[in-house]
Amino acid sequence: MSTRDETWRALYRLMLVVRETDRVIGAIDGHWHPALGEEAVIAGCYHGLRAGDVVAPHYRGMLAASYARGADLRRLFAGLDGRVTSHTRGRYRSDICGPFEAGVIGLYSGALGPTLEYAAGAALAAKLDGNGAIALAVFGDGSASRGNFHEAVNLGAVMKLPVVFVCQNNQYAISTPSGQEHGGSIVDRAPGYGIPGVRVDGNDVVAMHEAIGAAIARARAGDGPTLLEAFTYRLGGHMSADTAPYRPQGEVEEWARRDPIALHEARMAAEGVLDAPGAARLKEEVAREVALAMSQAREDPMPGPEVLGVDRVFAGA
Ligand SMILES: Cc1ncc(C[n+]2csc(CCOP(=O)(O)OP(=O)(O)O)c2C)c(N)n1
Repeated sequence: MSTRDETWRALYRLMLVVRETDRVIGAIDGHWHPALGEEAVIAGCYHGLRAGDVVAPHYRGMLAASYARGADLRRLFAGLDGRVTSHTRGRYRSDICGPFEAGVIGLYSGALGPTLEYAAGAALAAKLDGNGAIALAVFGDGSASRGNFHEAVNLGAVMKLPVVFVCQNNQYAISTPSGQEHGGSIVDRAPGYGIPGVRVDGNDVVAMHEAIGAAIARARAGDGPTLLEAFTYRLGGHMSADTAPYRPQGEVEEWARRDPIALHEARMAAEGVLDAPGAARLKEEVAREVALAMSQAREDPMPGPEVLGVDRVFAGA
């Protein structure tokens, strides 16, 4: 198999993991934030990073980003309802706080915005260490309206830090459409910082992965940050319990026709990379992996007071 084919399959598999975890978790947890429709952004961003790279994911994609960075699915699931086997030993939810030891920065305060600055800080550390690592900050369109955006992007630009900023623009912040969140387009802010801005079709996983790859290569070469705007659509509600009645009629159906998984399946079939039976087999494999990890996680114990009371959040911190 050529490198291209392997990459396309791996991107597809990761998108399937995103969708299947959404389905399985969403059925039991009304507070889960589904990434239905945004799988291409997530897979495109987190596939193929190097050991030592640091990611500060958007919460809508945090669990899949952690998985892509090598974290164990069972432990990630154990973190959904605070089990002791989770990466934070039950003290912080794995859907908004990934494992630090896998190079994943979480939303430690729960506030949207600071993760961009954490990523810029990680990039500064990488630059000072001269270790060739990069940092990747991924955030929503609503989050881009926070002041942290300016401080992080400005710092990255003036210090030419090895950081890539990706706006996962799903066109909503809870029930607020992006047109009511910010003036102008997010990517058009880039020239104001003197950095390149690239708008990407966030439903096209190959375009996404190539754009990220180019931005990362630029960052690694010492040429500083890039701002990518991955334009996509949130097909589900803000949370799994949200039926999203605030959306105009027909909008969801229109975007569902550009389902990123179906688009990639069609492309792979047309290029002879993976046919329909092959895709079905991969779906079954992913469904089995997710089901097994979930059933195991739900057998795991809850932490006792000795963990919750006196210990630190991260074992190795
Ligand atoms: C500083 C801050 N303000 C408000 C919130 C509450 N909040 C949680 S999710 C969310 C929507 C964020 O929208 P966006 O960044 O576009 O991400 P999306 O949910 O669309 O993926 C808000 C306002 C928060 N967590 N932090």
